[in-house]
Amino acid sequence: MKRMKKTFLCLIAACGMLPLSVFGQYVPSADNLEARREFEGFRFGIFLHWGIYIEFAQGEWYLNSGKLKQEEYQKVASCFYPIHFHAKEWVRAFKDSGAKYVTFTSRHHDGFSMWRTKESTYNIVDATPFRRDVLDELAKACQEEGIRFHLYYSLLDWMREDYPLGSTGHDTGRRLRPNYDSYFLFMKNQLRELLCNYQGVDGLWFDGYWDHSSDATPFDWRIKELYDYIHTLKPRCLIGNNHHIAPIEGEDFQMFERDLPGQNTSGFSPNQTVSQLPLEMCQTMNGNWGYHVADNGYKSARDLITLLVRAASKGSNLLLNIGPQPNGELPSAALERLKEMGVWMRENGESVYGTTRGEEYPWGVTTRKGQTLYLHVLEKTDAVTIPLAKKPRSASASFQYDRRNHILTIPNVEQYDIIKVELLD
Ligand code: FHN
Repeated sequence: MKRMKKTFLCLIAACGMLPLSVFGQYVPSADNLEARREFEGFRFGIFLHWGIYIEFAQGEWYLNSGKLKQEEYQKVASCFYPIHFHAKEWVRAFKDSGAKYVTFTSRHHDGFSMWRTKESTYNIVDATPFRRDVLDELAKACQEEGIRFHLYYSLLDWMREDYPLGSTGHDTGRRLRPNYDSYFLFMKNQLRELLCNYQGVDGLWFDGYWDHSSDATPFDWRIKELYDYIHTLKPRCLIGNNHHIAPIEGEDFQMFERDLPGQNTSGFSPNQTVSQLPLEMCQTMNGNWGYHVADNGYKSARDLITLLVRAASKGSNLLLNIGPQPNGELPSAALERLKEMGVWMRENGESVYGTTRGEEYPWGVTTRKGQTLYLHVLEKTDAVTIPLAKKPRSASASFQYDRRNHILTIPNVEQYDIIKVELLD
């Protein structure tokens, strides 16, 4: 009864902004299109991988390592007590870095829910001595700070008996009683909780679809039904799915793992073409998503800024991952980088926020906002040249314009300069 009331309230909230379905095709609501536009302008978000796996400090795939069984793994829930966790401090650090949204792992492949779910006692409130709903605290802190809040949600599960076994999680010691109807209902109920019980959940980031990509008989995730369900509950909610294939109907943004859109250096997306949807690439700050005690291989702040700029030039956001520590603190190496990025963003943010796709050159990349072109010099060079149809109105550095060949040259540049060029209409 209570559940019906919540759903009803959720529907009322969405009233007047319902998604349309024309001949079975998804037509995003006006509200959703507005959320997409806003999301596209963000350019920088923070990804958080945080779950009970942090207690092992070996990354978020530890349950799949074959080193321990489900019963042993679950026991660490009773040690989860991140005494220094303060949602507001985290979110302030993200905001100061210039990030505009946060994507938090509500439930990773180990099936542990980081909120007070009624669908399973294997959750942060019922199974840990901490007993705090960290997802709720983060959602509220984000609302207070004006940061958008998205949730990662794993479609695959290494714990539940009813999840039909895919290519991972074979050695967790669970009994297998595959029943996708029951598992699908569980996911829908959980997603309804997340969308209706928590304020400001603006996006869902699915992962694990690839777990069934090498099945002999194609697996039916009933994904359209799932997406329709979500958009009916909350039309504005942006859906993305890390399936490493071309977007599926019903998705509102396209994501790329450890790669700029159109690249395939990670090997995850050999055939992933770039769509017209808003784009997002995700990358780790060090080498791992979840906290790993031995991973000190942090990328420099300069490299992270360069990645952000390159992503913006491809028309993409950068979702930069941090794996918070077992004690509830963000690693100091991550905090240092966030600070440096914040300094850069305060000074140069206009060259990435709200910009559209640019071009790539041997010396760097461009981004564009209306009639303003930003030239980001990313390599060591003496001068930059770009083809330009007309002599620009002005530029933030002295320039030469070759009218015959339509070439703009900016001499005497330095690596990491940003040159602003005002174009004629
Ligand atoms: O298996 C996950 C992994 O743990 C992590 O969450 C990343 C983030 O993009 N996605 C999966 C691998 O594709």
